[in-house]
Amino acid sequence: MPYLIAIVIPAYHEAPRLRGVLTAIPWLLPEVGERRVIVVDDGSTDATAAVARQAGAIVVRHRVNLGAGAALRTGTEAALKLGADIVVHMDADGQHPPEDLPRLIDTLLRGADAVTGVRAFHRPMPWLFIFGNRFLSRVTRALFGIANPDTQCAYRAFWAWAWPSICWESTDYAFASEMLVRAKRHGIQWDTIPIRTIYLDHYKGTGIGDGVRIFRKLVSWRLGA
Ligand SMILES: Nc1nc2c(ncn2[C@@H]2O[C@H](COP(=O)(O)OP(=O)(O)OP(=O)(O)O)[C@@H](O)[C@H]2O)c(=O)[nH]1
Ligand SMILES: [Mg+2]
Repeated sequence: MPYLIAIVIPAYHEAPRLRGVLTAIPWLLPEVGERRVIVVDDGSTDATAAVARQAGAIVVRHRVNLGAGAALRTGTEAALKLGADIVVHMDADGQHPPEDLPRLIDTLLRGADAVTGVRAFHRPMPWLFIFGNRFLSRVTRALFGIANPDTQCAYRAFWAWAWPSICWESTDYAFASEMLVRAKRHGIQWDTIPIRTIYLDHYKGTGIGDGVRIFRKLVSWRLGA
């Protein structure tokens, strides 16, 4: 202690919400550590990168859109190059309450290897997402014995040393499931904490097709394919 904490934010066409997200990230107690914010602009054609730079973030850019899993991987690798001790993943669209950041870090400091937020499966979460998130979490439990009730929540933190045990290949939204499966196989202790459920935008990101793709990947990982 104190630790270097890198907050990695994948962003695709997030200029309208990103400034608010970046300014709301709390400073951490000096005895906990210093934080750096890395925004990965995933090939946006709007002002996402400019907004991030103005707010003082380190900006890494994909020239073309590669997907949320790819963006998060690029950002995580940048965080590790910076020498981060702890990596945090936070979405750029305001769905991950910044005030919960100290609780995520605290869970690591208390002994967890990694930690994710768990959202409440009721309104304002759209009914389709309630069904999909519940379904994928139950399938993950049945196939891999992973007890995380919200496997698709992308608000998480982990110790940098755990990276080789969780590093994912999926460039799409399946990355969230893939890292949990890899972590389980490597004996990583992955805790969860409840977080506030926020829905600000119209349905824009994941859909039924993503859910089906994630389900098929879960089955193929279980079968060892
Ligand atoms: N949709 C999308 N998001 C991306 C992409 N690359 C990076 N992102 C970022 O990844 C994060 C998660 O994407 P979202 O579309 O919000 O996914 P989601 O939260 O699962 O879905 P919603 O509930 O509809 O918001 C956001 O910060 C995006 O800006 C991409 O190619 N497509
Ligand atoms: Mg979102």
